Amino acid sequence: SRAAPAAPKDLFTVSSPNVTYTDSEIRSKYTYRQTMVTKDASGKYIAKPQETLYDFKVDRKVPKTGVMLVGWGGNNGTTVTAGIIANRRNLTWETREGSNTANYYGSLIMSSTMKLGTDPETMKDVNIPFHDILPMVHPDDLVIGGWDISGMNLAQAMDRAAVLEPALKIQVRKEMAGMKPLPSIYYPDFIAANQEDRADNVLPGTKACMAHVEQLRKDIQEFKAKNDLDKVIVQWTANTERYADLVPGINDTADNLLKAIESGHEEVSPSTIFAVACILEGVPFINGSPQNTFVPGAIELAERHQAFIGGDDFKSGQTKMKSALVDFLISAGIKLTSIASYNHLGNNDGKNLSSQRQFRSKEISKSNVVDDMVEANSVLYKEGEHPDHTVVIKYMPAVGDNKRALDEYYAEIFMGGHQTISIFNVCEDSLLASPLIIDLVLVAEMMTRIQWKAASSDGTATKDFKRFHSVLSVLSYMLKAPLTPPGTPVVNALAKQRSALTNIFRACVGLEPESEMTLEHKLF
Ligand code: NAI
Ligand code: DG6
Repeated sequence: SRAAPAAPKDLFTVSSPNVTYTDSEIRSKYTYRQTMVTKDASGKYIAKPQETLYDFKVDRKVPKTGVMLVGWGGNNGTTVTAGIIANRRNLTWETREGSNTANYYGSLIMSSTMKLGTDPETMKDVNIPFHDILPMVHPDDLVIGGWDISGMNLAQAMDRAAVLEPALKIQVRKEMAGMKPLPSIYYPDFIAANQEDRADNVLPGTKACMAHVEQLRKDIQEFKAKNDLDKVIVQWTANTERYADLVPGINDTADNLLKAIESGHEEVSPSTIFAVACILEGVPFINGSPQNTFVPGAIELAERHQAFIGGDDFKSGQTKMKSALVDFLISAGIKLTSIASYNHLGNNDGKNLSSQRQFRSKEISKSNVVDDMVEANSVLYKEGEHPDHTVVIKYMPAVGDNKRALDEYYAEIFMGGHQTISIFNVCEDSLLASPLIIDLVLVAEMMTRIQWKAASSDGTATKDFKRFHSVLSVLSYMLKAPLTPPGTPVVNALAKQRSALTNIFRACVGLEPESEMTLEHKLF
């Protein structure tokens, strides 16, 4: 019998003089086209096309990657862990509705596709899984670990979370019982007082200190060595903290922040300590919660060490809908005048958020998510004009992780008419957040293997290959309050965020941005 042909290493190759492949790299020459707009003396806009030629270099070796979750024993931490184990083992389990098989639904990278191009014979689109556009890590291969202030093993913590079906839990229980979170840092003032009874797995000390930074670095090094990993990504999916006060001389610069940690200043949060440890360790750190972990000093420290950071706050349900719907309304020329966003949930996140200072962090990240869309439409909105926007969160223990989100969008339409759109969204919060945790890891890891240089431009020519900016705004699609390099705009509109990610990855293999022009079907 004949041996089956060897599977191709990649799903596609790009046949172009601008793209070269070696065993270790993909190199592409890419022309980035922008339109620069100025005003002439009469106030008229002058739009001028501009081209910059970039070289991109992608490391093809997919590294053995570990992810360390801060808050590993929480609802998200346990759910994403069980989900990855279930996928890795291709598990099937019975529910009252029938049989379920593990999947990565909700993961942009694992379960969505992008158009590669057009089949010349049929003139139909050829779509490929997003995951195949670049040589990305597969989530089944991730090694998972992390920290939690609660010492329960992951099997017990999964039961506490009450998210997954019993018939699935039983199949992953043994493996998860062997997983125990590392002790973490607990500064009680930063999370709700109602969390205190969980905190039985903590490092000594209740305020910032260098010993904590050093211990976390050691934890990362040991995890990497023990599992023989090439790379580690750390992600905060622990409780929402209160905002840290921005204090001049304390957290405004990298040096001041390091000094503040040494002196045990009370405005340095646990999440910032994790960020600093990761930055010093050269490990990407992503914040999935809304607090201001990345105080200016932390951002400066990341830039100084060329370490990758990303945040803030997973954009999983209500806000994801909002950033798509508001984009649609305003892009359609409909004048949105108010958004009332109410939600109630009964998981530990909801319990923590029932405390005012922690709720305030979430309120801020949920409230600023339409600003870019409003600002972009000067036909509908005068300068400074903004739709009313209210966010309410209530803790309702009975519904557990099954969050209810009710949104009312009220808008002005043609000739003084009104449109009211009401949305009632019910789903398990952690089942929405878990695929985002995976996507953030996969994209952040991929970004560590992409380099660029400008071959020619309007004076920004660079000699050597460089990495992307430390602040990974390319992660924005997954985040409610995207962190961007200082001084650069925040994009909240969901379609634009997806487009940025898609087209940057396409550029790395020398492909043009996705265009919906389809002239081939319009010019006869
Ligand atoms: P959870 O409350 O179930 O889990 C958080 C875990 O963090 C707990 O196990 C807690 O013991 C642990 N923890 C608290 N402080 C810690 C520290 N300093 N070090 C280590 N562990 C610590 O919450 P859940 O539902 O897993 O959510 C996690 C975070 O993600 C929350 O901040 C939430 O607001 C945020 N988030 C969740 C979304 C979702 O859809 N589930 C979406 C957006 C954000
Ligand atoms: C209630 O709003 C609790 C929050 O933690 C949210 O569930 C979470 O931030 C997800 O928010 P959203 O707006 O993306 O559904």
